[in-house]
This record gives sequence, C-alpha cells and structure tokens, in this order.
Amino acid sequence: MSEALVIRSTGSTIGVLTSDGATLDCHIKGNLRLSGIRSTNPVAVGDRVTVEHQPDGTSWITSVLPRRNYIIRRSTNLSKQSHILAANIDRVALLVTLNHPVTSTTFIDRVLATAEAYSVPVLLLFNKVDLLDPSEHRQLDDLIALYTSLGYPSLAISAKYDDIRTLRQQFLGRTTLLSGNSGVGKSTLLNALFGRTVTRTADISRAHDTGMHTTTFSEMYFLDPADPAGGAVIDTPGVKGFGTIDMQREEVGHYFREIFALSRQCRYSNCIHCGEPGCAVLPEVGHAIAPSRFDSYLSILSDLTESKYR
Ligand SMILES: Nc1nc2c(ncn2[C@@H]2O[C@H](COP(=O)(O)OP(=O)(O)OP(=O)(O)O)[C@@H](O)[C@H]2O)c(=O)[nH]1
Ligand SMILES: [Mg+2]
Ligand SMILES: [Zn+2]
Repeated sequence: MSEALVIRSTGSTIGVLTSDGATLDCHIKGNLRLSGIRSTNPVAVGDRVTVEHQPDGTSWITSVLPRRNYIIRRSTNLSKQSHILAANIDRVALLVTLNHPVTSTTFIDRVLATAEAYSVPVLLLFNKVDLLDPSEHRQLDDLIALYTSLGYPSLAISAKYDDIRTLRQQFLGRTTLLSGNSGVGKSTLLNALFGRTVTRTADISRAHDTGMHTTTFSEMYFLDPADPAGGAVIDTPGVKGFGTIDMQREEVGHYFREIFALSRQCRYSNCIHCGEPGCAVLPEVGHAIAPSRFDSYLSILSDLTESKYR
C-alpha cells in the first residue's frame, strides 16, 4: 500500500504519480464508487489516493484521502449527475473568448459562482484578443473592468502569439485548473507554457464556430518535471454548459459578490431579489449590478425551480 497523486483520468484507468516519482496506471476498487459525494467519477485529477499493488502486477486505488477542496459541475444545467473536475487546486484559470467561439457571460458567471461556493480563487483569461475587431475590443475592456471591479483578476491574452514569459509567472508554485468551453485555447496555452507540444490542439469548426472537443480527458502537467511543487497545470476537456450544484434558492445570491454585499440591506434575510418589498438588490440592477450578472443569477435560480418541479 502506498500513497500517490492522481495526474490523469481517462475514465477506465487512472494515472498516478507515486512518491518515488514513477507514473502508474491504476484501476478503481468497485466499492469506492459507492462512497462519498454522488458524482460520475469517484476519483479526480489532483486527488491524493492510496494504491494497493496486486501479485498479478495490477494496481488498485483503494481510497481517496480527504480533499482540501474540489470543483464540481453538473453535466447539464438540469442533470442530476455531477462530475468532479479536479481536487486540491489553488486556482481556476477560466479561459474565455468573446468570439471564435463565443463564451457567454452566463457561462462565466456560473463558473465563478461555483468557485465561490467552494472558495477557490479564479483568474479570468480573455484569450484570442488578436482576433477582435475594434468594437469587440471595447466590449472586452468593459468585461475586464466589470470582473476586475468584482475582485477577479482578469487578463487579455493571445495564447497563440503572446510572449508567454510574463504569463508563466501566474502558474508557478501553484496548482491551476484550466477550464472553459471547447476551442477557447486551453491546450494551446498549456503548450505555450511548456514551449513545446505536450498536448493536442485543433482548429475550431468553420461551420459552427465552436470547438471540436479535442482534449478528451483531464491531465496534470508539471512546469518543472523535477519539482512537482514548482507549479502544476491541469488541462481539461472543454465543457458546454456549466450546471451548478444543488443549492437553496436564497443561497444563490451568496455566490455573486456584488449581490451578496447589497443583500444585507434587504428587508428579509431570505430575499431572493425577485420583487420582494424592501429589496436592496433589484433596484440596483443596471446601476451597481451589471444586467449580465443579474441575468446569470436568475438563470441559476430558474434551474433550481425547474429541477424541483420535475
Ligand atoms: N487566433 C488565435 N487562435 C488561437 C489562440 N489560442 C488558441 N487558438 C486556436 O484555437 C483553436 C482551439 O485551441 P485548443 O487549444 O485546441 O482549444 P481547447 O480549449 O483546448 O479545446 P478543447 O480541447 O476542445 O476543450 C486552435 O486552432 C488554436 O490554434 C489565440 O490566442 N489566437
Ligand atoms: Mg484542449
Ligand atoms: Zn433582495
């Protein structure tokens, strides 16, 4: 029995890094699926696990050590099944593109709300800025101003063309989960960080202007292979929707920083800001609260209502 770090999850086998620096493919003990939170994957990249070696040469993951944190998403907004994207991470780097493909603000805000719920910091990377026309550049400036004002560090980048040296600093000494829609450039950024091709990338579809789901499983890469603490980046398959996990209706506002701040002045502590008397939030939509943020808030609320009546 030994301890190991999960660095690759393909579904059927799990790649781990053992304490003596070897990589190993493991199977998962069947009873592991029954324990813990209800998710499609009992073991995620970033997990620390115990491994048992069998006489026939196979290795089995027998338990998952307690997680410092994790990021979980539901496959669709209304699905009951959830999936752990990664565990024990220091930060999520969310890649978004204004165009080619379009990342919706609802998607951004759902990821941010989930990260708030699990207390994981987020870095917003607006990628492919080389493709933007002047009016899109203004839109980009507005979004960066909005998210920076909310306390989310936000950078405009071009993973394909930028000199990556400055950006590399952001990834040193911590474990970062790369997330975002398919085709936004997660794997391109990863390759740029390494200065060589470590993983496959592909052009987005010309017909649909969407990604091709090129990355099919999650994998952790170490910036300095000799030093796992020097910085790790987890590349993940692009996701379409980002279903938030089950929460109480009055809890949703806690995960939108500006809504939460104002909600302390609502007359009722369980106000959901949908027209209750004495609400301090609703009158501020379009003023202190960006309409796009309030729309995202409402979209999560409506998921909760729908799933309740199904
Ligand atoms: N113009 C431009 N193209 C980029 C940039 N970054 C990535 N791309 C291109 O976008 C396409 C998709 O990039 P990928 O890195 O495969 O995207 P991904 O996010 O890993 O996609 P999935 O693995 O499907 O989730 C590729 O053709 C890249 O060359 C950029 O900064 N500018
Ligand atoms: Mg990829
Ligand atoms: Zn209110």
